[in-house]
Amino acid sequence: RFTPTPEDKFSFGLWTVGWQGKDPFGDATRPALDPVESVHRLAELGSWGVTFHDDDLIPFGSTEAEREAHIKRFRQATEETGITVEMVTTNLFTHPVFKEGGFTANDRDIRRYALRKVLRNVDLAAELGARTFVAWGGREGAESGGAKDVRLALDRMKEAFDLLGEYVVEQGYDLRFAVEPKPNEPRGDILLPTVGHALAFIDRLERPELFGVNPEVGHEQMAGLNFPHAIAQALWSGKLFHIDLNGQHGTRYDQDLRFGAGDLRAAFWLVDLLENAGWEGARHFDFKPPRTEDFDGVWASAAGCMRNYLILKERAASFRADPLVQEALRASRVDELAQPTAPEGVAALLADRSAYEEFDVDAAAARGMAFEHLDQLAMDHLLGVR
Ligand code: GLT
Ligand code: MN
Ligand code: MN
Ligand code: MN
Repeated sequence: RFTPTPEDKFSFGLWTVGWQGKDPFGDATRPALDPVESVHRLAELGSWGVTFHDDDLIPFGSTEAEREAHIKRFRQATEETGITVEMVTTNLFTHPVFKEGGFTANDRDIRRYALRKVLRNVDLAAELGARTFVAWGGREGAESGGAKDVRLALDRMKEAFDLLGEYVVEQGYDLRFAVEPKPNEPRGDILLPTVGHALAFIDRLERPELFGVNPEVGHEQMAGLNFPHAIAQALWSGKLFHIDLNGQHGTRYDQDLRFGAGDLRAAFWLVDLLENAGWEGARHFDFKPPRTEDFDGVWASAAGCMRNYLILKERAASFRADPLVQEALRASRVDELAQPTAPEGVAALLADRSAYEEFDVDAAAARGMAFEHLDQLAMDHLLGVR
């Protein structure tokens, strides 16, 4: 029970379990992890997939021969374990050259270098069979108002994504891009700060069909937003291309706790939504095992992400299957929202006296919604007492 298998489609970034615990106040608390070991350990724990940044696998500045050697042994590990490389992404944030941005740096030569770094990695993603390419622009932003002309920065962001879209089409790659929003950290303010901003931006691209979002639980919550609502809108727009699952306590620094920690109720509704929507993509974890942990703690943290997802999946299924819940949902008229409001058109609506002239506003206003009863049932299921 609650034991993950590859059918669950769990996946982890190499940078998650591989995080050494370096933070703005302290040095690393753990040694580096060999990506090959990570692949083996994740497979043993029941993971299906793995993801990485170019620099997680191939240390920045490696020679061509070193690069090939790193890729070769990693590929071998994935083949031995049956682990899928489902997503690849590019690090445009660690090296000091990106301190002022990658695609939207004021310096044009840095923007050209950033694009080349991504293009090279797009080739690697295609070579390894990844279908999704994440773009997190953590350094695209500013600390002060005069530092960045945001409208020009968005022009350059669009230019970069349009070139990437053109490139994958020309190369015939079966690869789509997922933009990852975040409101701040490491920049004071980051461009495309929320899922909503990213969705609106994608609409302005030349090949919008190649672009979607990679929302991260904690990032929307840092902005005080409702994560399941963001995911619902991304699904509704056909734009949920990937997801970063983790935990966060409210609006503060990016905590990257294991999935299920932090806002547990949001996690419950998120799993309920993903499972009911028939989400077929990876359940991808982007968390950081706290720097208090040794490697036993790292693997316990990774296992906890998957276990919590499976527990919440079971809890959500029990909530949906409960006859009392189904009755409560009807009592709250949740199903009535599926009925179009005026399918016969405006003229018929205007002619319908019962819709306005004879509508009993006071009686309608007096109806209770019975949401508290419904929500307590959800709480009972979540807490395992029903
Ligand atoms: C970095 C960031 C994450 C992104 C990763 C992809 S890297 O750890 O904090 O949220 O998903 O670039
Ligand atoms: Mn992330
Ligand atoms: Mn994060
Ligand atoms: Mn992160």
